Amino acid sequence: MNVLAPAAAGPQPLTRTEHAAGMAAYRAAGEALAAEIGNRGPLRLTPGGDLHPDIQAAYWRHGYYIFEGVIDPAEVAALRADAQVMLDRAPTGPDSRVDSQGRTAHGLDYARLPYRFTRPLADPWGGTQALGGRHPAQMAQPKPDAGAPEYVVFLMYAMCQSMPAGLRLYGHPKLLAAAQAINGADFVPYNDAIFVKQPGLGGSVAWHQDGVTHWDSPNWDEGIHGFNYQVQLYPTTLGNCLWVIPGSHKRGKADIKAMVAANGGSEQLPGAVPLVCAAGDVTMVNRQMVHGSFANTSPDLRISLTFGFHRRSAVLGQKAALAQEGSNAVYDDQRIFDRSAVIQVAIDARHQARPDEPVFRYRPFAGLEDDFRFTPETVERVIRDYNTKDLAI
Ligand SMILES: O=C(O)CCC(=O)C(=O)O
Ligand SMILES: [Fe+2]
Repeated sequence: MNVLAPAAAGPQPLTRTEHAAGMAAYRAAGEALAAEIGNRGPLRLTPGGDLHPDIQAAYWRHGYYIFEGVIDPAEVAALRADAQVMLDRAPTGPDSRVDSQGRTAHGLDYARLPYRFTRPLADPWGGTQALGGRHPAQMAQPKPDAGAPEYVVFLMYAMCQSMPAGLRLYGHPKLLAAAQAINGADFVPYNDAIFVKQPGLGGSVAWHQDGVTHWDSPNWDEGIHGFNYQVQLYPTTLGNCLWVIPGSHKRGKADIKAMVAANGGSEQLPGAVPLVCAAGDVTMVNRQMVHGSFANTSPDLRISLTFGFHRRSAVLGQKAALAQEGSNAVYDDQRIFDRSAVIQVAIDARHQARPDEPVFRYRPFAGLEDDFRFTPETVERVIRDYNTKDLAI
């Protein structure tokens, strides 16, 4: 099924302008808190290639970090171009097989259609049972301007298969070094998803915590559900960005419904900070953080390439969850190896395109590099439909 559940009927919707105006005080408070916390700067590695200990400490303390200027302008341009092709080639809606030009849409031959749609400015998940019911409270759904399309692209998947620049990004040496520092040398991938929030149209992502597997595990801790990167292709703004509640990754499963109720029923949860970024910045957000984003009533486009990493021990032996749930799979050594191979092929794809850049050595594939070069053969064997092997927990 490609269409997200329809939104339940709510009170009289706000106009775009009213919605944006109603956020003004909240945005100012969030901006002040973000400035107080800081938690941003270049992605600094030690001479040994480890993520700088100050950054690790800041990440663990607050549950997030904003790495500034990681992706250079040429790479941002290549990623924007590839993402735009994906958008241009998207089916016009959940039941369509053609793009807006009437051409056969991209991705129809993929095992999982790489697009999800939403109604403009809607909240497709909040208050529904989708994704294990992890988005319990519905966000405001403002009324789109006249002439808005019936559906807009909300998510795009399989960036390593659909976007040549997306595969190369996945092999980024600094991002992989930071993943190794946080999740160990045997770290494993999770999934990838591109959040598209078009100006005046993009839907909301209701408050949630990403993880669904380990809340009651005897060895639960603040890192057990891993983290997500978001690579920002455009500046993110107070009007369209992701918001996170600092420190919430340490406090176990949050009762989001109760938090909204205690806030007078308002979705403007206190204590949240907006992740305002420049193009080329990369956020790292702990998957136990309470986080979400509001309907994009702003005039600014956001495209966030989102991909995550886990500790191997948190994934091995776990039952498939979230988007993988229907498969009833258990993540065994083979499944982890097959999905992790995407990283190794991505490393080589990047190396072929950027031969002068340092190459990340991915420990689980030490000695196996030659079997996982980026070639037409590995594109078939490793990259095709790789996201059917995602390691969601
Ligand atoms: O970018 C967004 O609006 C939502 C992102 C999110 O929920 C995530 O990265 O887990
Ligand atoms: Fe999330």
